[in-house]
Amino acid sequence: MPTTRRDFLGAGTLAAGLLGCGLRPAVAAPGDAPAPAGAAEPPPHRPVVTPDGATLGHRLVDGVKVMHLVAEEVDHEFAPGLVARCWGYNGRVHGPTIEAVEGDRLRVYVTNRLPAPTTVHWHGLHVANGFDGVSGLTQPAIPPGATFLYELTLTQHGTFMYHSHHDEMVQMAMGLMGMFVVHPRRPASPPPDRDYAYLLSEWAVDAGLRRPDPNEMSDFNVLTFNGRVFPGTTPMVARRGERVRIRIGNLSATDHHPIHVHGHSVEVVATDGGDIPAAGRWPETTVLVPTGSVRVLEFVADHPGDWAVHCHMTHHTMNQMGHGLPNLIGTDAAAFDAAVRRHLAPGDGAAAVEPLPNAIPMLGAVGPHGYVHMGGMFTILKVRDALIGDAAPGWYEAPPGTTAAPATAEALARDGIDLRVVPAPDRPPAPKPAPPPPGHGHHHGGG
Ligand SMILES: [Cu+2]
Repeated sequence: MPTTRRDFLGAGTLAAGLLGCGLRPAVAAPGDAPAPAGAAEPPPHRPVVTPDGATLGHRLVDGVKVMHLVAEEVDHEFAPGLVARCWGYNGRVHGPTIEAVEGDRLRVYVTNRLPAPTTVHWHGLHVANGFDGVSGLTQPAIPPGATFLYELTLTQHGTFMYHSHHDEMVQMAMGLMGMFVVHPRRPASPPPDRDYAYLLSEWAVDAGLRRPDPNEMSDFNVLTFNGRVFPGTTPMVARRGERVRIRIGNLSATDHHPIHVHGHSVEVVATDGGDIPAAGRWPETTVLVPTGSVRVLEFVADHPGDWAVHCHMTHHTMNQMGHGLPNLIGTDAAAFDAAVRRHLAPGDGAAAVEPLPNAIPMLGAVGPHGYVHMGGMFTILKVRDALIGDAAPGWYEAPPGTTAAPATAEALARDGIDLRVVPAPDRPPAPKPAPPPPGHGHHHGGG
């Protein structure tokens, strides 16, 4: 699947052919062709980066930014080994991030190449009612094959989202959503050094199948950052001392996601409702992003390392987890495995279990210190004293003596640790005998 901006240029050209108006991306990325001369004002902002995503291009027509979204089926890779036929925009899941500046006028054409009607709702934006995208209420649904026009005047700045508002349960479960970033016309403070955008979502993709199941209500098994799961998530990077902004939108069907940032304290500086005044912020390490919401967090990346950034719901950092299993804690795992193998592989006892097609392990990837037991909504923030460009560096090399390792006999002796003794303060208090219930004659106690 296309994962680069350059690939998106191809999709844009295709879209332009449909429209016949020569759409061209004007939000330049390093290495991209420059915007047409005179077509774009110099941006007063630092472009937002959508890891594993892209930014929607535009062209200026009489001062109006013209954009084109094409809703269509997309074969989307969540991580190497897991591909599903989803619904997205412009060849991507999720759709490209829309980026504009407060005060901009936008004309967004939406072409429906899906087998079902659809609409687009601009979540959090103050638009004219008739452009709000609620099918049946504010507009007729866009039938397959048709192109509708939305005219938006951006009176706000901040972080918003867009998504289908027709048969939402199905269409959002299939992936029809994206982020919408509006930079302030006159920023109150300098822009952060790093500006990342993430969209959280959740999917039900049964192992071996190629279509997400929109009927699933609670048992989601693919939980994504920008449509990707670990180890398929591209890390964030920052130089030590840089101010980092992470904009996190959540359009999951059911779940709220507490996103935890390791090694740093963060502040929530804005929601999709607007900026939070400095006096209203407080320090956090985990930011709950309820579904249908945006939380924008900022911090100074002042600690070098490879820091985990992940949802703190443990079942959300698993891929395609099987549920309804008996509790195996405390079983003899080797004996259990052998018994299962005997059961599955009759004959000579050799393992004859074929790996499922189109499925990935529940968790994990090989890291610098062994296996990383995380999947799903998990990524890495790489903070370094120096970076080469914005490319993710290799694994962090901790200074000598700053990594957890087996305790040496010298260290144990120095600190008086006797491995035969469990330190007294850690012992649970002895249970006290329960007093006899009132009115009860016979003795009943804890011995
Ligand atoms: Cu979660």
